[in-house]
Amino acid sequence: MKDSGPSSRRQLLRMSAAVGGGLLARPDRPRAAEDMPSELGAPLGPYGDRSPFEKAVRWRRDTKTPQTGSSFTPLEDSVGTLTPSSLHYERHHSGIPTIDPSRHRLLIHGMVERPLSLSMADIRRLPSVSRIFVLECGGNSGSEWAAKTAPDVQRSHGLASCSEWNGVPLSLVLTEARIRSGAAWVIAEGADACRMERSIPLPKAMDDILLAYGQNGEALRPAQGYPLRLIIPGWEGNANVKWLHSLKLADQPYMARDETAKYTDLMPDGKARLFSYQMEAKSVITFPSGGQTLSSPGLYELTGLAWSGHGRIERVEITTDGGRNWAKALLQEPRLPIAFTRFRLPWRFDGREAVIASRATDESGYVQPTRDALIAVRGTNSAYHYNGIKLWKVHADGTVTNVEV
Ligand SMILES: Nc1nc2c(c(=O)[nH]1)N[C@H]1C(S)=C(S)[C@@H](COP(=O)(O)O)O[C@H]1N2
Ligand SMILES: [Mo]
Repeated sequence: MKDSGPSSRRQLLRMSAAVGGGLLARPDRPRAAEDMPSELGAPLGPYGDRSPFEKAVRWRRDTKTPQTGSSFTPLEDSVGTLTPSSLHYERHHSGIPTIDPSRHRLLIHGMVERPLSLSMADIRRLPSVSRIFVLECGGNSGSEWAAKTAPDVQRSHGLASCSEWNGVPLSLVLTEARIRSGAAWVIAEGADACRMERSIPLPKAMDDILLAYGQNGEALRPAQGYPLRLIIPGWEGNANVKWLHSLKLADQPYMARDETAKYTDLMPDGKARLFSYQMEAKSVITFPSGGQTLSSPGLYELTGLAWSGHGRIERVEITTDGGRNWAKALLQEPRLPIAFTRFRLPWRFDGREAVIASRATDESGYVQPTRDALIAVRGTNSAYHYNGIKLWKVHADGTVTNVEV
């Protein structure tokens, strides 16, 4: 991988050149670690836990019912590009159902010649694939439409996570059911109490959607839709129906609550965009970001995440002077389409206030817009699909805050 090859060596050289030989600002007197026990450690365990010293957790806003709402991935604590399943963001409209996989069925019906009722065992026998994809709620960064933007990256961008998903191509199962001519939509329904429904155009259903049962090397977590969910590459989280129990072929969309009253984009002219599934290119600096503190002036690795529903990230640029100058960040390889791409840039904090931000360009040539450019087109009626450039202010004392606009 390129990341451990010449480019990262070059980056290291660039970083040491920037500090004149040493990477660390104040070299310490060499001393050994203080915590080396001489007794036996803890016994082996059946299922892993992280170190008790690691504290990163999902954050959630209080809601009237604790079963509903969203919890946000602590992106400021993430390293690399994958989100641990235990920190994957959650969005539930009626709580997390407990589903026994031995009793679960997926029904494929409606405009098909051969209706199917598949058990999980049936599905697991089919040829499977594994793909790394970002999942992002259409409401991610919704706080950024307001003048008072979110104070940290968990709350501003944490409704996005990246996993390896494992499952069966939806096209395979639909082909088995023999779609009748005239069918143009697949209506997906979840088995949770709200029976969440979304309508998916048939061409996308036959393209790259996964019937996923695996996540990061094990079964889906209950919160992620155990035992079966849709993974729809590049499309807003909401359409990725969890606890999937029914796919109905139809000649028109269902016009469900979550594609009419919700998850539509109210434009400045008062009309709403419907079926705006596609997520655009987006990026955010995760270090340094709101709530963090730089302990002293000196050299830092500025880093963050970029992704696009349209494919690969082509370029990420970084400004440290509020948008006047932009420098190209180093992108971690491999750059997978519709997945988190880690970017990095060495940066010297000289103890003066700095406004920093990242700007992503994807392989379609689309450039992440400024907040003003986005609002010029979309207005501020909308709650969804915010992908504007996110600014952080590094204060002279090293504290980092959001930039209120
Ligand atoms: N059945 C069902 N599917 C659902 C939801 C739900 O509440 N019920 N929430 C949707 C929303 S709004 C999002 S953003 C994603 C969240 O997936 P996650 O909880 O695995 O992150 O699932 C979608 N699928
Ligand atoms: Mo969502």
